Amino acid sequence: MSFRSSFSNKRIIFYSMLATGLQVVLLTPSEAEGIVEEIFITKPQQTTLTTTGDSTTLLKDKGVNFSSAGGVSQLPIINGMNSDRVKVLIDGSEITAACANHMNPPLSYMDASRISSTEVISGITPVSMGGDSIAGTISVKSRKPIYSDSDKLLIQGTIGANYESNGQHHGEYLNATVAGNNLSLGYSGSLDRSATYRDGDGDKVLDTLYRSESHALTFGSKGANQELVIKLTHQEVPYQGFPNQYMDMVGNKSNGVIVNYLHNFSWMKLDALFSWNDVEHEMGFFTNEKTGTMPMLTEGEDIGYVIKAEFPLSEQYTLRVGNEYHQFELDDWWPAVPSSMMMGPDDYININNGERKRYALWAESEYRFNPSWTAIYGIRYEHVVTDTDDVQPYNTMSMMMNPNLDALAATAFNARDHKQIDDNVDLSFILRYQPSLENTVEFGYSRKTRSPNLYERYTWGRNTMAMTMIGWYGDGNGYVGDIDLDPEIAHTLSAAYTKTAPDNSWQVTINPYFTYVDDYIDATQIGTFNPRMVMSVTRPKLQFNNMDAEFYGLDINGSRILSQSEKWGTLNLAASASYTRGKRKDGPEDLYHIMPLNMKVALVQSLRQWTNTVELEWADEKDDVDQVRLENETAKYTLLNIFTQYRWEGTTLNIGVRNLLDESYDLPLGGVSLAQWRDEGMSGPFESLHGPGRSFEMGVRYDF
Ligand SMILES: [Cu+2]
Repeated sequence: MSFRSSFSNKRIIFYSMLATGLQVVLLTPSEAEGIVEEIFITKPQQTTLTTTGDSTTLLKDKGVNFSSAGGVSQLPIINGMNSDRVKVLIDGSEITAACANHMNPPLSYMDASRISSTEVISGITPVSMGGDSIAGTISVKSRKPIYSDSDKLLIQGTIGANYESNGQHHGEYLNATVAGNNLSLGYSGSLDRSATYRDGDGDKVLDTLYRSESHALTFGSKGANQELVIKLTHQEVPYQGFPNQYMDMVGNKSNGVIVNYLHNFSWMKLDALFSWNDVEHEMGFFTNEKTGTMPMLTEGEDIGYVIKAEFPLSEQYTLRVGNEYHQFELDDWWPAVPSSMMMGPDDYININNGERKRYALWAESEYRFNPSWTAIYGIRYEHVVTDTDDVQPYNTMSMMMNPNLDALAATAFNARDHKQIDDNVDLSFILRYQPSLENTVEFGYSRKTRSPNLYERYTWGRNTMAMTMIGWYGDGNGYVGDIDLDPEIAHTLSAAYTKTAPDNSWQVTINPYFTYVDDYIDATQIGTFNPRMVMSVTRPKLQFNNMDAEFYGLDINGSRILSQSEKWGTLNLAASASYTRGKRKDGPEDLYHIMPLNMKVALVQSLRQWTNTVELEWADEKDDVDQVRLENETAKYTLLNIFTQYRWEGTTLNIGVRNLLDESYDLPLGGVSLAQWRDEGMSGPFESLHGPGRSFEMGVRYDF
């Protein structure tokens, strides 16, 4: 919370209460009067480097955490809930993480340089933006087509390059559009690659190298009240290291099509979207930082449509209705390794003709009772069908007197029916009270449902090797599915209070939330294994399982203009803090990958063409760890970053240093470094993945 005390005491007190304590800034009366008299309408502008590759940096300032994976494949976490629990819309379309390790999550398909807008809705999501998720929604959009507003042909674009010294990460990008009054053709391309980065001690964080290339064509056509947009995308990731997985990505090729038609009738707005995305994914080994032999192949295909209609029925009342269909088809198989006793002579078939089909209908109303009260309420129904065909192990031989667990499991799996049908109902109710421009309160309730994904329901192998290939937790443990898993249902209560200064010189938002999840899909231990037969290391074999869980937390963020003058420009302070807890209702209490208390404070100076930023990131020690997964504790850390940006006509230059003090730290959501464990002879404990040490970065961008 942050507020200004009454002016009568002739002293302005600025409180910035970040969850741990109270920061009080006392201003002298003369300073205070200066602030009161000035009218600030400029919102703080925090500038970040336009970069290529990893798109997650753009979302980290919006309350999204990410668990570590490959360099362009981190997984989103909102309010303590991860990966598939967060709905991710890429230009309005849904792409499923097809890999058994979620190496190709939806955000990995959108290069950072293509993104023009990001929107994060955490907790209570209107049903129009929800479905098949319980945590929240991330909507990421590339540029809309632009059109010429004169007789001349419009030629416009951006070209740029960026470099980071740590890992010699570098990328180049081009966005260009040629457009007339009604037709527009755009191209976006980017190339991004990084070698292995080093931690604060100067040691290599093994297997963090990658390369990614993407191309997109956007065609737009517009009439008086309508527009048709067609997007074609192609992406190739020839290699990407995953330090916290047993496997690496040695190929991910995808092609996509999005067709979006918009029509504004006088009585309704129509928005129809069709999308298709196809991916060929391959795992194996490509670097001497993590070696091995084991090919694994995945083919996935997403097809879907969304039809939305909005009816402005009266001044007060808007009705939105929608119909959606989404289908995901999956094959996941591991070809036999010719000379291997264990991995042959047959191919291991993990998921055979897997399918997950969702049919959805929803209706949502927005009702404005009076100028200060608005309600948004809606209901969504989804019919979800999942199914898969019979499977096959590498062989049915028993090894060294041990029963062949995979062979037994395959027989049991094939003997039963695999089809599951879920009928899911989501509800949301949001009330907004805005008595004045300075105060906004929002609160509400939602019920949100997610059906299990294909790996949670249909992975079946019980040998150690098969089980350690499944899971997107980066924890080094083994997982097996359960056909009888139920959908998880989350009940969320949440509120947000925003207070803005009458002169816009400061703003603060407080957002507490509580979620109870019925049948949360977690995991229970069904056995243990010794990785690589090393008896000193024991890890759990886990099975996906329904259990109840609860999450609660508090997010606070605010900003304040500290001073504004001709000589020093505008000085703005922005701060945010976040606290989350996640607990099982049965068994060991603490859930996995819950970010410890953390905060960020940035001081930004904008002076003519210059923008200078000093940023402090702090995370507390993590000692609430998941005992089921043997999650490691991590120590607290502080990172200091500095950036400067200079704009001159169409050119923007960025120079900065990230982790200026070269702090050595473990990533609280990093999982364990299996690459390092293998490199050190596969006998020690699993250690936490280290964060990157100091990195000098620069970027240049030219807008034409
Ligand atoms: Cu994979």
